[in-house]
Amino acid sequence: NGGVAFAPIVGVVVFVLKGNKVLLGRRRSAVGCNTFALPGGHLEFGESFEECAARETKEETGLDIDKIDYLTVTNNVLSREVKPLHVVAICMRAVLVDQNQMPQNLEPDKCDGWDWYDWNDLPKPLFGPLETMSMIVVSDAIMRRQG
Ligand code: 8DG
Ligand code: MG
Ligand code: MG
Repeated sequence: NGGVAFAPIVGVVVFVLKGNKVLLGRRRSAVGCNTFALPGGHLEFGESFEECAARETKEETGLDIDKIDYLTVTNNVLSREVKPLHVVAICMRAVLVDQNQMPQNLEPDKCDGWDWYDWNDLPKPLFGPLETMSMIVVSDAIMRRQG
């Protein structure tokens, strides 16, 4: 729903990891259209970050995730968008319950499709908030916690 106009909203985004690959999809939504982004959405009333991460990932990709962990938080002011947006993004990491489960494009109006991308060879353009966050810091944090 995009939240209340002019008030900051809380988003939860998920680095779903498979070896050295991360799940990304090209957005079709007005905000960040055509850029590659993580699965994620808005925190609902009463939800924990972990619950929101699991729910949004399931709704958007059909994937069941496990070992959901807090990674970092980013403050994103997207003032140049058609619909200006201020979102505090809670970034989580997770792995698949079943390594063989394939992502499905369950919200085709919002995404072109999901695929796995190598950390060292991420697709372009990345969604603004992803591009500006320190991917090096994130990647270090992710790798340190893997296994
Ligand atoms: P919902 O209605 O399902 O709750 O929301 P959505 O349509 O799935 O929201 P979204 O735009 O996919 O993402 C939620 C918020 O998180 C959005 O305001 C922008 C912010 N956000 C980031 N980085 C990323 C990212 O990498 N991926 C996604 N999907 N959202 C991100 O700051
Ligand atoms: Mg989403
Ligand atoms: Mg969603």
